[in-house]
Amino acid sequence: MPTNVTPEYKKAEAAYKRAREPRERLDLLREMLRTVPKHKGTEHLQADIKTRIKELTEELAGPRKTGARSGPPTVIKPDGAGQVVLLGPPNSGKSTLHDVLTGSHSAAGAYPFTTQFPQPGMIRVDDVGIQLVDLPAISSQHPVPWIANAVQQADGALLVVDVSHPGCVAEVVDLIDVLAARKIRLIGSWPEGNERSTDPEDPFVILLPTLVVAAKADLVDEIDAELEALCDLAELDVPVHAVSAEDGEGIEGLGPWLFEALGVVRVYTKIPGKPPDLGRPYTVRLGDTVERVAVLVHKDFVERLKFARLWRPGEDGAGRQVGRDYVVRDGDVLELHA
Ligand SMILES: Nc1nc2c(ncn2[C@@H]2O[C@H](COP(=O)(O)OP(=O)(O)OP(=O)(O)O)[C@@H](O)[C@H]2O)c(=O)[nH]1
Ligand SMILES: [Mg+2]
Repeated sequence: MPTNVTPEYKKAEAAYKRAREPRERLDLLREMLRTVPKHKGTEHLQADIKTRIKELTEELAGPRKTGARSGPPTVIKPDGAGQVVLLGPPNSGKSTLHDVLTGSHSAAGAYPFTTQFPQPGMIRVDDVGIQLVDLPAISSQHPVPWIANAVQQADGALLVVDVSHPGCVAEVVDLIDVLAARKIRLIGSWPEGNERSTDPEDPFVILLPTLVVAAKADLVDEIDAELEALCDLAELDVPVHAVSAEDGEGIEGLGPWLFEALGVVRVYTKIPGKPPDLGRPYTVRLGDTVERVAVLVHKDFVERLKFARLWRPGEDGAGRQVGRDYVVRDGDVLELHA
């Protein structure tokens, strides 16, 4: 952050970094532009903000009409307990994995660059969904100009690699370079809660918690050794996991792994005098409070919230009375009182 920015600007920037919803991000970008001090030292920053506003406005304007910019949306609105994107070199098995995990029928092909546009889907983990977005291959041979738009609201990424392919290390190094040019960096630490990793110097750097997924494990004998070698050579310090869409190895564990890594917390609500609604949890993250749940229940409700009654799993009785700042846990039942 440049020095001598105003507290107003700092507040808008901090909120922008936390925001996931594309519309909210656009509003906050406008607020950043409004509040950024207009002098020589912030010219770069002003230009960056303007570019992001332009890109996001065009994105949110809906389907494009003609020419090179026509096509389906490239920003996928987050849904479910979290959004995770599939990154990888061409032909590494992203779409096949997407289909196996979400039933999307995302088109797979035995040739590179099959996928051209984002394809959302849901991984079911117990009673929640984690959104998984299939993306085109990332490679300097085939630039994807909107890639930063497509990943900026993601909570994490699966970097899908095919370790049976001889060129895979070079491809991963190339992918890391392509992403770096768009200020996207893959990091190994997952938040396990409501804090997002951000770069204190630059609000537009995207730090993407990443799990390397070796697809096509059925084709490789010493997969763990291969994976370790790949991460060493590509200088990737991130967790790894081997799967095979062919024989099912490692597939079942992925959803629960993401649930943990994202720090998903399910909260069930109830109406006074009625049993809790156990069919549809509200999902927040570790560290989130009663107030955050109230926002999800209804935006206006949060203003009027007086207190809540809370039951932990297995507890009966009258429930404990808690305030809006009380930190909720997975499985809590909440009765909100206005
Ligand atoms: N043996 C084996 N082959 C697989 C597996 N997963 C995918 N494949 C094959 O790998 C090829 C590429 O699969 P895709 O899922 O289209 O790969 P992609 O990464 O989406 O490719 P692009 O969209 O072109 O980047 C296809 O021929 C798949 O059948 C697997 O687990 N085992
Ligand atoms: Mg694909």
